[in-house]
Amino acid sequence: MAFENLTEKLSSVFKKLGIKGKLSENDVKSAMREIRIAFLEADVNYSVVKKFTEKISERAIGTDIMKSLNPAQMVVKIVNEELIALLGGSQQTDNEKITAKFSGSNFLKLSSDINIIMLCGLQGAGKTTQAAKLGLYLKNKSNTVLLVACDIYRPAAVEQLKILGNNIGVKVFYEENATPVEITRNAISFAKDNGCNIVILDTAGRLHIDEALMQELENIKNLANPSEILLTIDAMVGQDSVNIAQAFNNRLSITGVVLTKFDGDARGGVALSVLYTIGKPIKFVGTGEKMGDLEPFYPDRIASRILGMGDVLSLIETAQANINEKDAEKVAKKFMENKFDFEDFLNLFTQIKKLGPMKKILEKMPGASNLKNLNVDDKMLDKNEAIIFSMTPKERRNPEIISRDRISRIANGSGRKAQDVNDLIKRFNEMRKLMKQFRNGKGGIFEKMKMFSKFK
Ligand SMILES: Nc1nc2c(ncn2[C@@H]2O[C@H](COP(=O)(O)OP(=O)(O)OP(=O)(O)O)[C@@H](O)[C@H]2O)c(=O)[nH]1
Ligand SMILES: [Mg+2]
Repeated sequence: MAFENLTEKLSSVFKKLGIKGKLSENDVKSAMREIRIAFLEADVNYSVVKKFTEKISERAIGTDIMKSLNPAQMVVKIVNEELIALLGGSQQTDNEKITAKFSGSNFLKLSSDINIIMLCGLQGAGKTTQAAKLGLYLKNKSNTVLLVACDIYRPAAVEQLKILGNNIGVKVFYEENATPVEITRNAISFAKDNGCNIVILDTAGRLHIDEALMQELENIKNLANPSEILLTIDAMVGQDSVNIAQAFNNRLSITGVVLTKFDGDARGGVALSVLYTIGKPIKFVGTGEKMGDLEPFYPDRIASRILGMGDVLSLIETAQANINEKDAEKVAKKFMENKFDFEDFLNLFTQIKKLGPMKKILEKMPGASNLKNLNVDDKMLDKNEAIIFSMTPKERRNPEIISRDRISRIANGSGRKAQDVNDLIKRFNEMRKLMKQFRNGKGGIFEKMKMFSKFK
C-alpha cells in the first residue's frame, strides 16, 4: 500500500514523543528532523517537505504545545492538519460547495447541461481504464455517459475502450478515418441526440511531452471546452511525474489529477507533492485494475491513513455500495439472536468477497501498519466455502450435530483434510462466542476483521 513506510516511520516518531510527556524545543526539533527524513524517503518533493516541516515546527514550538497536557497528541494534531492542507483540504471543500448540488459527485464540476470530461496523460498512465471507471462511477450516480475513443494511434486502443464500455454497460463512440478533433465534434452531437449528459474523452498517450500530440490535445480542448481536464498520473513513476504534470498544466491548464496505481508499491510522495507544485487538486485515485477501483480523493481520509488512523469512512462507503442491505440485516439479526449458523457463514463470505481482496479491507483499518505481516489469503474463503458446501443443509443449520463420522465425509466431499474441517468448526464456534461478546457490547468491528483473517 502506498504510504506504508511513511506511516510506520511517523508512528515511531509519535511514540517517542509520547513517552516523553513534556516536550522541550529540542524534542520537537529532533522529531521534525525524523519527520523530514520520513517524507523525503516517501519520495515527497524536497521543497514541499521543507515547507511542510517548517510550518509544523513553527506551530509546534509555539507555547501551546509546551503547555498542553499531552504534547505528543498536539504534535499529531498539527501534523494531521498540515497534511490535510498539503493534500488539498480547503480546495476540495470549496469544490464540494460548488458542485455538491449536482450529479452526486463532489469532485467534478458538472452542470445540468452536457459535461465534457477530457482525460490526458503519458502512455500507460491509465487513461483508458480510468475513463471507463469514471464512466461507471458517474453512471451509478444517475448520469447517462458516453465514452469517446479519441486514441486513433495505438492499435487496439479503440477495441480496449469498446470492451470496457461493454463491461460496464456504457456506450462507446468511435469512428474510423477521422481525426481526434472530428471524432470529438461528432461525439458531442451524438451525445446531444442521444440524451447523454456526460461525455468522457479518452485521448492518446505519449511517451514524453511531444509537441504534435500536445497540439492535438489543445485542439480538442478548444473545440470541446471541457468542464474537466483530468491529468492521469501513474503513482509508481515518482517525482518525475511532478515535472510531467507541470508541462501538461502549463499547456492545457488542467482542472485536476487522477492518481492511478495507488494500490501498488508506490511510496505515495506524488500525492503529497502535486497540489503544492502545480496548484491543482487530486480528484480521484485508481486503486486497482477492476472497474470499481476508483475512489474520490478525500484529503482528510488520506491524511488519516498516512497517520495510521485508518480510513473507516471509505471502508463504510465501499460496504454500502457493494452489500445488499437486506442480506446484511438478515445476518446481523441472526447475530443478535445468536442463531448464527453455517448458512449465514456462507452468506457472510459472499458479502465479504464483494468488498474486494481482504488485504485491501484491512489496509483501511486503524493500526493497519501493525497488520502488514498478517498473512491474508483470499483463497481461504473459497476453501472454507467448499467445506460448507459439502455439509448437508441440516448440518449447516445445526452445526452441533457434526460428529466425527460426518467430519470425514465432509472432508472427502470437499477435497480437504479432516483437520481443515475441524479448524473451520473451531473458528465458527469462536466466532459465535465473539459475537455473543459483541452483542453484549465488548469488542468491535476490528475484532471481527481480525477473526476473519485467521481463516487459513
Ligand atoms: N494496479 C493498477 N493498474 C491499473 C490502474 N489503472 C490502470 N491500470 C493498468 O495499467 C495499464 C495501462 O492502463 P491503460 O488504461 O491502458 O493506460 P492508458 O493511459 O490508456 O495507456 P495508453 O492508451 O497506451 O497511453 C493496464 O494494464 C491497466 O489495467 C490502477 O489504478 N491500478
Ligand atoms: Mg489508452
